Amino acid sequence: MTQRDRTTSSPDSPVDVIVVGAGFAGLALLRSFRDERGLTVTVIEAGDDIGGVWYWNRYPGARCDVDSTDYSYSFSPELDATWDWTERYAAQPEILSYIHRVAELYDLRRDITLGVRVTEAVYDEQADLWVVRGDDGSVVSGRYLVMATGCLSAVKRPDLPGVEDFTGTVLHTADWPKDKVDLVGKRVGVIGTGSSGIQVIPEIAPVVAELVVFQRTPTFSVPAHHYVLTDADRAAIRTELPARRERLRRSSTGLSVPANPRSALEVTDEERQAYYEEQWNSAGFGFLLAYSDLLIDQAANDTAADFIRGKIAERVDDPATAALLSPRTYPYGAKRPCVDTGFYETFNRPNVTLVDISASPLVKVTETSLHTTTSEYGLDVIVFATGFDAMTGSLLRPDIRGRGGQPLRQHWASGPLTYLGLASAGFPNMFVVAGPGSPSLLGNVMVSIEQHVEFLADLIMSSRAAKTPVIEAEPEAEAAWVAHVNRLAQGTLYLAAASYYLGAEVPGKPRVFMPYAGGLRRYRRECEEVAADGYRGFRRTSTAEGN
Ligand code: NA7
Repeated sequence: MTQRDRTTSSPDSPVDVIVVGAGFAGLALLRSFRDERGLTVTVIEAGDDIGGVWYWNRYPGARCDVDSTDYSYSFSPELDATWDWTERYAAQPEILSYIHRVAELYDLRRDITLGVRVTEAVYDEQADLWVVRGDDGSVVSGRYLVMATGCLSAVKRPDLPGVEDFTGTVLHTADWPKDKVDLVGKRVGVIGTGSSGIQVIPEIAPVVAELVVFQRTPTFSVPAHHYVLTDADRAAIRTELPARRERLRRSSTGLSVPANPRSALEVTDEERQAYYEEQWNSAGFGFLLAYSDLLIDQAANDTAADFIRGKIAERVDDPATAALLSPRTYPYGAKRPCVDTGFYETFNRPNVTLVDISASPLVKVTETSLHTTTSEYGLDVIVFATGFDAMTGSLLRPDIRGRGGQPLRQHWASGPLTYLGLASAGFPNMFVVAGPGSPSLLGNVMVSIEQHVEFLADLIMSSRAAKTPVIEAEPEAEAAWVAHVNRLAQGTLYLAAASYYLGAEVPGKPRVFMPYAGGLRRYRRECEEVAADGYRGFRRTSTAEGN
């Protein structure tokens, strides 16, 4: 039987759990639900191999931007004992190798169907089963449906007239070809300066003939301080790993950089500058934790933003280019901040040009060129580093229908409605891992994923044990959670930026702040309280057939 044949199991032979997506979340769910809880699980994955975003984002320079040690599973000392990271921030091929190792160690592939994109999932109220269809015509049914489809996986391709007429090569960082792309001596245009653009730009600049960077909004980036781990580094990591994992689990961010509890405004200017300097030289992504009020107080934020702008001015030779690269229209951290290795210095190269497309927007592509309102740029390759339809894209692209055939797209027409970020009223037994309404993208997503997997496994097992396997968020609990998530965001500077946290990345998307901004620690506590209170907010019943 081929992997693909497995999904053609009829709705008469349902599995316990259908998981959509075989990235970090899907694999963790499969291992936990199948091997620890004894459930039957089938995982459906659109890619031709496992890995999720780490399968698709194969662009040069792609790597994680939190420490690899923290960006890995914590569930197994056995796994930790068999794996050593080679670099502080692992590159995409190494992360994929890690994922393959996990799949091998736990024999995960036998329950994963590759190369099938889920197009539809419908709740059958008579049978209390989810019926899931793939783009190959296959159908699977199961009691529970868990969407492990990722927050940043629905690729966003700007609607630019004429792209299909371009005779050169068109690429997207999030859907990079498997075969090596030869950029040597080419004229390359990169659109987008988010995390992906910031990684790909310095990597390709030395080999291309010309690099034109089309920037709509400048990004705050701090040095990654990337390095190759030595044997001594690895030995030290190994020794402290159990304590480090526990610290991460209990932290607000899931990062190993300690959060400074002090306000940026309670110290002298000299003290603050010295501390920023120290953090700049080591913290990487953790620079955002330099002071406790950077994301809640504009004056505090200004001190960090000014510091970073000062550094950009030092790193970029041409003052006009430095000014263009310096964000001024939103607070530091209100859009996902970046870490980089030589991003700003890349603009000192003679073959690199920065084009401000906020002043002169892109208008069209012709056979040989990319046009802005004021200029034409002849190119051999166009790279879209334009990101994703974030958080909700992967959940709304398939047609998901709950009770009474209600589409999730309709229920979420004004923004995602969830209870704990895990479940939505009217969609019994459907769960989302690390999605909207949970901390997800605001911390180390690996920590969020593992917390959700544990919570869901406990919820499902306890509901089955009580013979009430149909689990549904109560509408009142959902409304209260959405209000709570909104309130948490109100107290922050997140609302001051047109970010993908807010749905601003896709024209017409509802402007709702989607992640839970109260931090991982508080979120975990709230989930624990819900569980301790008999899973308050979830209605749990027997099936229509009385099972
Ligand atoms: P991001 O962070 O969403 O960045 C996308 C970039 O592309 C950003 O600079 C956008 O500018 C730009 N963009 C998006 N759409 C357009 C259009 N239509 N025209 C011009 N420029 C555009 O995605 P990434 O892939 O870089 O990173 C995603 C995550 O991966 C990151 O957050 C980390 O978690 C890892 P804008 O700011 O919208 O003006």
